[in-house]
Amino acid sequence: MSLLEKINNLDDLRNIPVEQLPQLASEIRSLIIDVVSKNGGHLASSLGVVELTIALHYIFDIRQDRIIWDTGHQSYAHKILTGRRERFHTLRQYRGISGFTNISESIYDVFGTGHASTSISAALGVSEGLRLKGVSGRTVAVIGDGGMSSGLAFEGLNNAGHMEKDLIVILNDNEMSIGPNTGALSRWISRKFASDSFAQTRQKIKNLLGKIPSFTNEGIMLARRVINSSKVLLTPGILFEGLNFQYIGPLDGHNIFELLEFLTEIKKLDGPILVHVCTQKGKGYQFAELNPEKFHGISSFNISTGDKLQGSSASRAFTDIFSDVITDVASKDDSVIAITAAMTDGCGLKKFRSRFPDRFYDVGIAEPHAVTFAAGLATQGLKPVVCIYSTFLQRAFDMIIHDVALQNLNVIFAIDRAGIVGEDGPTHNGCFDLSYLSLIPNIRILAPCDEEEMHQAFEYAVNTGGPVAIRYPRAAAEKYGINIRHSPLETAKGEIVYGLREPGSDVLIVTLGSMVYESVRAARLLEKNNIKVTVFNSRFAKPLDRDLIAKLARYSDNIVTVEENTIAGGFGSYVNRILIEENLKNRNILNIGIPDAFIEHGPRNIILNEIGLTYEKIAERIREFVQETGRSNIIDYPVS
Ligand SMILES: Cc1ncc(C[n+]2csc(CCOP(=O)(O)OP(=O)(O)O)c2C)c(N)n1
Repeated sequence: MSLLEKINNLDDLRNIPVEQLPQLASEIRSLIIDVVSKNGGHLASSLGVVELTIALHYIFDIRQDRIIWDTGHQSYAHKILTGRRERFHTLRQYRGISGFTNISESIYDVFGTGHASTSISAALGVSEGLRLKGVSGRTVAVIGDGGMSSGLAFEGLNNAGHMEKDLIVILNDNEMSIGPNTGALSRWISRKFASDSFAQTRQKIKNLLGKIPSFTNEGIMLARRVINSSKVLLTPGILFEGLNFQYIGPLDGHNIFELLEFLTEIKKLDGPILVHVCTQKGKGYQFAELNPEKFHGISSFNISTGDKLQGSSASRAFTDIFSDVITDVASKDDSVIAITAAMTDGCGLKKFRSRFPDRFYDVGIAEPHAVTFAAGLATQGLKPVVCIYSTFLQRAFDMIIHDVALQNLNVIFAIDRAGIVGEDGPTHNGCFDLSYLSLIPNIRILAPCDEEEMHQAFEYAVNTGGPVAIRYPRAAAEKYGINIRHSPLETAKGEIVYGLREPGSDVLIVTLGSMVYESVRAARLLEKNNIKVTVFNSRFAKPLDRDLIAKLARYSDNIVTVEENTIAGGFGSYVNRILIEENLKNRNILNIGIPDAFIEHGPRNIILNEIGLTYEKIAERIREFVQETGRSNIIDYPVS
């Protein structure tokens, strides 16, 4: 029986003799590698904290103490040790366990995560909550050096240092965000790794101290100065001590005995404490150690070669198209700048970075800063493109309104992962951007549906003033053999992509982006039911082609909007408003979109099917709708 199989409750772990813990670490690693190779997931980060996780669970008792993992992508060992070992093979699968900590999955997941840098604030709240309730227990936040680059982490540190309450923050320093970490803080922290000069300086200080005459005032003063400056020289601790944290470290995060020894003592200390633990991303799997960026978040792969298993689509992903498009527009216009908040690869910016290193900025996990930084650049006549995932742009809502839109600055938002992302689930779904952007004045929002429209949208954005947002999904730009020839892109102009050029169909579908081709496919199916459909590609989510939509709506009994965004306040709501304003409220209106709920994780195609955003489901829904409204003459035809 393996050691891991012996752990069925929290006490079982502590019954394993300390000297066997390295063996346990190795078993946990094997399980993580095995499952992630099949299901995909955040491999390198999770492998890096196996010893730290064991040590934390060995020393702290989470029936009483609380451990809060930042981002939660590194929590696989924690899940395995807290009652989810047997279900771990369902990681990230539909109805399986989540890839992040999730309070509805386990009572030992104290705080739900997915977005970075929340742990210190959350842990401070938890710790204070326990104190106010009179409940004892220690609270520990584990945050990476990437997570520490966010303003939110600083806000937490600042407040915790001020409050002087008990809180243990573990800085898991692997010098990596997804790619190499950027920022002055990261550079400062990694000074410890200049090991030669570290050793030399330490020796110099020792020598110097040896020369100080003891028992004299001058000697004491000099010794103090040397000790203080040695802290600056030797560790990054001075920064955290300045924030009123007691700094301990750096510790070797793969030496479980050292971790146990220190954590035992740290548990007894009061006040805010920062423990600096150094780990290696990808530890224990050679391919991940050599290429931690590739194995940060990976789809299924072959364990013995480290090669990714091929995906099924032959079409190019929108992210890859964007990669070409931004490089192309930047080659024609040297005022185009690319900005990312720690997502260079995810946003398809590696090519841009190597072509235009002087016009590329990775600002760290700092989305609000990215947007306001872009606004500053735009005031100087540059054309910054904030390349960001829909879900992470949520963090910068006020900056979009106050710093960009209010000043009508030409900032371009390239919004990737708009819609359902799949296995990363509700924390990462980009369900809300059409809603939260379309309420902002001045902004124009585009949702290209294919490669040609992607080019048109970005050409448009860099050649027009004011803020422009362009959203596209985590998907391949599939055309399914449908030939849509786009008209030139003009502000607030949509196009009919299927059906009658003249108004007069049973159903008018008004759609955009990832739902254009699905809607055309649905229309083809509906035609087999003798339902005549016109599909209108709105191209813009804002401003809308009011005249043409109203004209088409006047001659269609049934108006259906289809979008890959929440139906709450989304594109459909905007179309509804126009219909009301144009005195067309007597039409039958159906809004199809993402339900007003948090959508679970699982493969994108399964989730889209579940929520009714595949062409078959769209056709089925419309068919029922038309039947209910009784305005059309339907012959029975099975939708398959
Ligand atoms: C707000 C936010 N922005 C971006 C991301 C994407 N992201 C996930 S993990 C990660 C890097 C985290 O680095 P670090 O905290 O050092 O943890 P490590 O993976 O190195 O262990 C990033 C940028 C995110 N989850 N949340």
